[in-house]
Amino acid sequence: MVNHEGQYDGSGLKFAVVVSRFNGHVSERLLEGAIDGLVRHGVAENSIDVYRCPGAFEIPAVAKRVVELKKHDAVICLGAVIRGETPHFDYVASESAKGVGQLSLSSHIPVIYGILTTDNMEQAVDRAGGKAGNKGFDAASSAIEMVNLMKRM
Ligand code: INI
Repeated sequence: MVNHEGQYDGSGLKFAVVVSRFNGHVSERLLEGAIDGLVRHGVAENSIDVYRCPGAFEIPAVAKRVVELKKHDAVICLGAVIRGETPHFDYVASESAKGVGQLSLSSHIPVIYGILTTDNMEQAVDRAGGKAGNKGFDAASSAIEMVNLMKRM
């Protein structure tokens, strides 16, 4: 058997994080978790570029532009889409997921989906440094693993 997997070693790698400001008290916690995850795995703080956009709907467009810059080894997308009273949630959640998914397939570098989609604020807070961990940290770990996996292939 030949096993192919990426190591959790971020030394020498350069990352972009695209984070939306909507529900900022959640998305900023995700950003903290992602930076913590990158730095703990050996990424230098000055090798992390953070790009902020208005809402999760805008994340794919900014991430696409970041990919085109060809300056990074991976892009991490972070945001918080929280269900409200109207169908707006469904459109924003689905378009942002679709956009990041399409970009990840067409991009020459990994594009990581770290956008929370939750039924309520409590579920979001739980996943942004609360009792269910920090999905920003998890997204950072996935980004490092994917960069190292792709480099081996
Ligand atoms: N943007 C989010 O990031 N999260 C949300 O929960 C959200 N809701 O529910 O409305 C949201 N809307 C804004 C959207 O992302 C765009 O910024 C806006 O529609 C302008 O294009």
